Amino acid sequence: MFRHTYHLTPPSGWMNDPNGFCFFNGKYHLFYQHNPFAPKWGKMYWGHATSDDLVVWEHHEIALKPDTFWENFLGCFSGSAVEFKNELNLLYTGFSLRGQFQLRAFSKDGYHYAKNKLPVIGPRDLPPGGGSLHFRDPKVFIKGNDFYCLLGGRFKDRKLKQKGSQISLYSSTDLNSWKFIGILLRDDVTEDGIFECPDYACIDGKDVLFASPMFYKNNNLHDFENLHPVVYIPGSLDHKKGIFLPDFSGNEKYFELDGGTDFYASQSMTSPDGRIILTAWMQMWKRTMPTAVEGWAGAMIFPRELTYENGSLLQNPVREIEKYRRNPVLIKNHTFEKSISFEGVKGSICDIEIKIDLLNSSVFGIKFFQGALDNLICASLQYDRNTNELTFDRSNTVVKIQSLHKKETQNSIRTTELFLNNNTLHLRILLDRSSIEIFAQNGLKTITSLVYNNDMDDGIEFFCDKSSRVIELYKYDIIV
Ligand code: DQQ
Repeated sequence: MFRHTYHLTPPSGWMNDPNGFCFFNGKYHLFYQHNPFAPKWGKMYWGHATSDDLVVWEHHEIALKPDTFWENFLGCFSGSAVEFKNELNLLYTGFSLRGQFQLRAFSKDGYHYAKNKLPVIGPRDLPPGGGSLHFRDPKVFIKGNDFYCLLGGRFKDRKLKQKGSQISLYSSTDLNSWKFIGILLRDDVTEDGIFECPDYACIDGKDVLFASPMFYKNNNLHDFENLHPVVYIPGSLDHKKGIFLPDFSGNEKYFELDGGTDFYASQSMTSPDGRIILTAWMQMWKRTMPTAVEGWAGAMIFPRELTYENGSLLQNPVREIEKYRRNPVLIKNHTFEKSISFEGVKGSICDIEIKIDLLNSSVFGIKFFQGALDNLICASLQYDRNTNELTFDRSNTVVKIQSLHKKETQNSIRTTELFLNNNTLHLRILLDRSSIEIFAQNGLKTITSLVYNNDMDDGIEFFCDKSSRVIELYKYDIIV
């Protein structure tokens, strides 16, 4: 009932972080943290899917099973993929009873993997101040002729009496022996956790570091309302010296990658045509998961193209989705008061784009997944020009999600700061049965959330406090 159609979900069982996102032998490969036995987290396997276009996915046999000494505690944790000598190589964390170490698996066809006997970054290669209890999620990238690898972990400096989380950088020429190069980031913003799933991409010439800090200390009025966000840090990377210089300092250096309720552990890759493409886990830790009764839990976001323009990171859905747009509806230059629904503009598996002039209104919003029988049931998005806030609210939906961690006070309302552009608001919205992804002002801010309503709740209503003008509105069904 809740299963998405054009978002990757596990065939059954559990899915969390995307792993090994890459293009190999003519196909996109996406692996993921997987428990094949139950729709809950457990000893980790790597599930595997491929796609020709990032929209339609084909499932394959499990790629990695926890069957070695190095994986004998909690299995095969997150990692990444890189091509070398015509083989696809997976670098990942084995969680053994002795701790977390970095392992390598390799494959000629991309589907069947052999493993190195010993860790490639092992007990003797820990970074300064680091330990092996938390040392994970290798993300490999190439610079020049060399491989580089980011790792998240904790640090403790007894002399300076400091502790926290760090991202370290290693390099290699053959993926087997790795040399520690430097610490790119050290901070205590993660309370007990670490910077999980570190990532790096050079986007339109700008170096950007990404990470998923567990229990990020919230000190921003608008952002970071999830206990575990994804942050990005624009800056400059000196990969030879192992130094990353952020463009901003202090807490200002962390930007939240997505302002919704369900977004974590992002991973990027470069497509054959040079685009930086990002995926992420569309779920959140420590909450009830209503899909578990259907035998599955966890999904991926719809992949995004990242660009860096005029000092800002922009995220937009990959253009491949346009091939699956059906039944177009176009509304142009329509002024309305208070509220309106348009003929044909409804659905729960669709792609919507709207440009709105707020005219004399202070508030403009959209209701989604509106109840067929009770129109108070809905998820809503509201922009308030007095506060410059874009607010998403899923508190009036049928199935409520419970927070299972005492520090999370609510999981249904999220607000992010956003400014109008010459009085206009531009929104692109993807709905897929139980998910909503909002790309505001050409992808400057995004909000990703899960919404659990009845199948037939597909009403869409636009509202404002005075009058507003729809400059242009497109709605397409997405049929895969
Ligand atoms: N999930 C994996 C870890 C990673 C965490 C385990 C992030 O490798 O640090 O499933 O969600």
